Amino acid sequence: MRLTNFFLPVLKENPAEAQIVSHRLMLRAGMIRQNSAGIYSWLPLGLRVLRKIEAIVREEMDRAGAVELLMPTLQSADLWKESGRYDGYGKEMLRIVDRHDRDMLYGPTNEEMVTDIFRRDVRSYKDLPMNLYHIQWKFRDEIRPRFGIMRGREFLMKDAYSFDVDEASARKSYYRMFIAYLRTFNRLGLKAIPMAADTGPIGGDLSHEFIILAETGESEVFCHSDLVDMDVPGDDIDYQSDLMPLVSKRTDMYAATDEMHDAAAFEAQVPEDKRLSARGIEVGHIFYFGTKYSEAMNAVVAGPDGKPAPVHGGSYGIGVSRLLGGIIEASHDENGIIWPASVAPYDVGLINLKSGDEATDAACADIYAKLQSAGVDVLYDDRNERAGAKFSTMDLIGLPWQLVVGPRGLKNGVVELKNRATGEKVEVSTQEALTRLGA
Ligand code: 5CA
Repeated sequence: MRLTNFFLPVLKENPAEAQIVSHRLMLRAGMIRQNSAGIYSWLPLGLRVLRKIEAIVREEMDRAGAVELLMPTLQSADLWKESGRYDGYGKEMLRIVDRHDRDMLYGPTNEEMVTDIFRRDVRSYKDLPMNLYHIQWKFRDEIRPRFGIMRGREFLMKDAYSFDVDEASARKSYYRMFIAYLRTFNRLGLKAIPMAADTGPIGGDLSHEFIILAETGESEVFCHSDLVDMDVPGDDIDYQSDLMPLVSKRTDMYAATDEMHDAAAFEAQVPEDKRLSARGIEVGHIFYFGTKYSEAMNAVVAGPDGKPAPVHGGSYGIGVSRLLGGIIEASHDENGIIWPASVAPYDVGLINLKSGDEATDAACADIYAKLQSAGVDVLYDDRNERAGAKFSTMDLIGLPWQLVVGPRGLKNGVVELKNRATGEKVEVSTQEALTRLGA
């Protein structure tokens, strides 16, 4: 992409409305713009990162055996009246009346709708276990939307729903999601810690929040510090195997959000030098709620004995849009964002130090074409701007590599390659730079 052809409205000044660094940087880097309280447009640069995060979430869900579908954002209130949550959900639910006076709502979550889809077509335990997920916009009329997309009103969630014949099998489904979450967050460059959590309006008695530590986080958390750097299961993970030992390795250690915190247990179970109390951002939340929805909505399957019984369910959320904020909170410096390679909006920023100079333009055009044909995503700053402005824009938007091409270097046969994360710069031949970038 040539910058002259892109839409990247960067801001030089810190926007006054942004209290935390991720919100500030997302606005400054031209990734999002607010349309009304807690409701944002995703500008091209932000959208590219959102899509990359989605793709990783999707790959790890698929790998764990979940199956993607897509449910609508607008739901009929009837289903929620059936489950009993229509009144209970309160003011966070955006209620809408259509032209025929039917009560509708903008979905804050999809337990009811997916249970309805399930009960209409699934009849036998032989079709289980089943896990259906989608990546869809949600609306929650948060009393205090804040920190940009971190606590929005409209936000993108991945929500998965498992269906099992009994509790033992449902626990296995829960473990699969638990492991898939560890892998997903790890691939996003995050250290997420599963913590015992309150279940709130979703219900059930088994639940973990996945928390990344950050001073600006809204949750207060307490855990054993060894959980922070614990190994994450690799690509060779077998989701058909017994995953309980891998899960227990973590859940046996103390980790709780403030609602579930028990100071006496914390002190008894964790040696003093390992007690970590910190703030964190909730990037995922998983629940096992048994037959809460299946009983209320009559979602039954015939068991091996031929008798119909309500299915056991769980639901599993990831805050896809919130993750952008979380990743930036975890990875930035005073000059801007430092994207992990896995989610960077482009792999390389190509900086032309003298746009309009024939030799420099030609060299850049050649490098740009070669990178593109090798499948390397490149953002080419071909604007007629000062070098300083180009450098600060590239640092701000945080692409992993910067390739700087100027007339003086070209005379000596060299270009400069800068690593955004380490700041390390090397002068190498154009060919060498291309090789290092994978072209
Ligand atoms: N039905 C369950 C699981 S699918 C559910 O809704 N869980 S939840 O309420 O915990 O939401 C799942 C995830 O969405 C949270 O862990 C959080 O990362 C994200 N999330 C929740 N509310 C917001 C919000 N207002 N803005 C941005 N992300 C949010």
